[in-house]
Amino acid sequence: MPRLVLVLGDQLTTRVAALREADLSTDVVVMAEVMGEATYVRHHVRKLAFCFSAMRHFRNRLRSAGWTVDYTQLDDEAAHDSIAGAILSAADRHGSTEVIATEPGEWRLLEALQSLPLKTTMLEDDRFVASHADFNAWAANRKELRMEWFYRDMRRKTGLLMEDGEPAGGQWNFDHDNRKPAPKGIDFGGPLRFSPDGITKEVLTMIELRFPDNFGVLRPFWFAVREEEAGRALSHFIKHALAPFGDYQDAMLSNDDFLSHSLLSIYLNAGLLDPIEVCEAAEQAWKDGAAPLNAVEGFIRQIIGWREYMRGIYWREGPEYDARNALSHRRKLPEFYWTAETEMRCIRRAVEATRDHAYAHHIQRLMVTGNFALLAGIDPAEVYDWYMLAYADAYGWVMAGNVIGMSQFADGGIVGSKPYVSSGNYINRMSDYCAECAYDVKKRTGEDACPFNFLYWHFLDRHRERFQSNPRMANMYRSWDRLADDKKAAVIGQANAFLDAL
Ligand code: FAD
Ligand code: DLZ
Ligand code: SF4
Repeated sequence: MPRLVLVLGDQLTTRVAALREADLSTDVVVMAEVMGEATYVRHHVRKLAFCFSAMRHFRNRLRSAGWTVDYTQLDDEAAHDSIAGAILSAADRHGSTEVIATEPGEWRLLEALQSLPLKTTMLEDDRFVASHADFNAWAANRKELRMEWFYRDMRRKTGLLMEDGEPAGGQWNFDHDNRKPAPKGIDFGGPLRFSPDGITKEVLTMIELRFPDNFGVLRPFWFAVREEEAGRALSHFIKHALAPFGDYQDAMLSNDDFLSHSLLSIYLNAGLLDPIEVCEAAEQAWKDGAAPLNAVEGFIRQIIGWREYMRGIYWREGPEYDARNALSHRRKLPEFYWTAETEMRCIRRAVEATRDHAYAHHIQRLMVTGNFALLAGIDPAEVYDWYMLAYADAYGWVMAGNVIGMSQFADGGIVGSKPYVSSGNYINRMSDYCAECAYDVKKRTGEDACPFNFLYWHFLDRHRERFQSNPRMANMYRSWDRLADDKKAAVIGQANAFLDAL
């Protein structure tokens, strides 16, 4: 009796634990496109296309390597509603009683797989640097789970950018060098784009037919869908964009949706790239003198620091983490998160990029759409749902810490020691958005005052009790307290009117 070997749509590598454990000559690999996964959030059409095309390419690769793959396409008559249903049906077909799986990236699917009426071996997903045990050991007995300390352990564990046990360049973190606005006219070249092959074209047609009302623009579709293509996207980034990544990783430009960002999260999270190989390629560029240390350290920190840390938080905090709402925010997500129809140019550009590419870079996610939602008191569950469906790299294990923790402070301060809020001033410093915005970034009140300005003070004022004793926020409260009462009243009045009209 063959054992079944489950490979999910974000486990597309022969290095995934279940495949390493499996026997090519006797076991059957099960891969299934199912409506349950396609609809548990109403994914961006580009994410759906990426996922199904990459799954089909990986199926072909496994078959060429000699594996028996039981694959159902979404448009097959035999397609199932859920992953569990697909496994049970494959078990019937092959007379199997045993399944080997690699732990999925979300609690809901883990729970479904754990309830299968089959002998199930659930292997830990070791495509990460830190195992659950590593993260929990690091977190145990710490009062604060700050990413920086975890990151240093990951540097020691991997040996990346380490010299004789010390951080290369004598410093762990070069973040202070990485906050430059992008100079006018700079051209980063953009990510490598791929033309759809026959498989991808079929998938695109299927997505158009079956998901006509989902958010996002599908064509032209240019994501990599095979490991080899993702490898080329990595080489392209290392050659063309890694060097300026350091200086400009927080910058935003109206006419460039990507700047020096790698666009590798989509591939990393689906299994098309391995995080350590990505980091080693970046480290090699530094050793070869092709990229400066501040850029390479900044990039590696995102992957073995933030990415691993977010995953650790997700599994440690449990299945209820993404429902937290520490600031009791209840407002509905404004319509312009879907339509991009707003006079706020920063938001318009971030939502347009999201709609067009299923991608926005980190600072757009954190300091534009995330910042606005937090300032405006949007219900974090609505914010979470929007991010989950809007981005091609979205999975629970990485989204929850970023949205509930980092962006919305809805976990009450596990991920961040203070909320990521800013007035328009930060956006103005880091972008060219404000120069052509209908609002005036210098104004705090008045008809054309930048909404980020009055909302910022409104946020601080309404959450004074929680934040006024936070030493990192004391300066902000001092500035607010220096303002005359009538000016404060004008700010609060304008913010309330704006929020009522949202
Ligand atoms: P680059 O800027 O080139 O960074 C390199 C790599 O570092 C990324 O590919 C990614 O793997 C990793 N990385 C950087 N920052 C983070 C981070 N905070 N958490 C995890 N990995 C990180 N990332 C996701 O992978 N999936 C998500 O669903 C996701 N949702 C986010 C939601 C919000 C509100 C915020 C603030 C951030 C979110 N991020 C998410 C983190 C980050 O914004 C993306 O990883 C990054 O924008 C991906 O683009 P890139 O590959 O061009 O990244
Ligand atoms: C994202 C996604 C989608 C859209 N569809 C499928 C699918 O049909 N079959 C599958 O195996 N995986 C899919 N995925 C990826 C899963 O949603 C992902 O494995 C879980 O969210 C856990 O990370
Ligand atoms: Fe955004 Fe305000 Fe700048 Fe307009 S002025 S782009 S709303 S920060």
